[in-house]
Amino acid sequence: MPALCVLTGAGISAESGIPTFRGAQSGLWAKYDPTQLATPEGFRANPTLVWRWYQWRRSVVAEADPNAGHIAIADLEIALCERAPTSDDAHRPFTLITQNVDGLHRKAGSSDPVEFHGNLWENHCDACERAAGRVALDIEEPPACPACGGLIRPSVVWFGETISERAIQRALQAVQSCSICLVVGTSSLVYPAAALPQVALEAGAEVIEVNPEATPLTPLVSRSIRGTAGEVLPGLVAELIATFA
Ligand code: BJW
Ligand code: ZN
Repeated sequence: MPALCVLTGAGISAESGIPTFRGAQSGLWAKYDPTQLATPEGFRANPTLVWRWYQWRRSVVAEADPNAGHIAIADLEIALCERAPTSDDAHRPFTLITQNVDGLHRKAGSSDPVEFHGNLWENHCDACERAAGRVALDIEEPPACPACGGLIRPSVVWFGETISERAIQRALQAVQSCSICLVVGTSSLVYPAAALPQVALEAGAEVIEVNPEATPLTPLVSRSIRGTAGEVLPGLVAELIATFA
């Protein structure tokens, strides 16, 4: 059974009301400085500022629901995994890799997405890295770690930080072994995530991009569909399910 891999970025959550990063007017990086808010150095310089920004992001995401794009991807997993059930990573017919930290794919029913840039809801100690679980939304200062007294931070991947070894391994396995790689709602500017579709292309996969705008990936892909995730994915997923039947 041929395998299918999906890579998503912030664009897939745009129709759920979650701002993207690089949108010209409403993108987060148009209003906020990523060096202050999305680097370990920024957190150490002003932990309260960074903590409160992430608490605000969490409050936005808490109100959001998955849209037709998230739901179509969850449906695709169900259809493919029903046809070729396996618990073995190397033979999975479907892998979802998301750069998003918002958890909306899980909320839509995707079973085990590779969360390449971490998870907005989880926390860990900045000093000893011990997991700290979830923290209530009304906590306005970063809590102290009960083990070492260091400051608790969100478990997301900031610029200059490495992707977890497990996420890299699962993502590489998927892009190297898929026959179709669907890339949805990412500007394809942030590495190493942006290299994943290129690995799929080099391994011989068909790469399909869904994005209302052109990206650096567009000239390289097999098929480029200009439209939003919510508009395009329900029909495209029905087509892919029929192809894989
Ligand atoms: C729609 C839509 C709709 C709109 N439907 N689509 C050169 C080569 C390689 C690496 C580097 C390099 N120079 C610098 C680096 C390092 C850096 C990097 O890539 N920088 C680039 C910006 C140049 N990378 C890193 O630091 C990474 N780590 C690393 O490399 O480790 C190794 C290392 C360590 C130490 C020293 C040296 C090397 C880590 C990157 C971490 C990124 N973190 C963030 C924040 C996460 C936490 C949080 O959420 O706050 O991740 S930044 C932000 O960008 C977030 C996203 O996951 C990521 C990607 O953004 P995404 O998803 O593509 O969103 P947008 O907004 O950019 O695009 C949205 C798209 O949607 C657009 O195309 C729209 O058109 C489209 N769209 N509506 C469908 N309805
Ligand atoms: Zn600690």
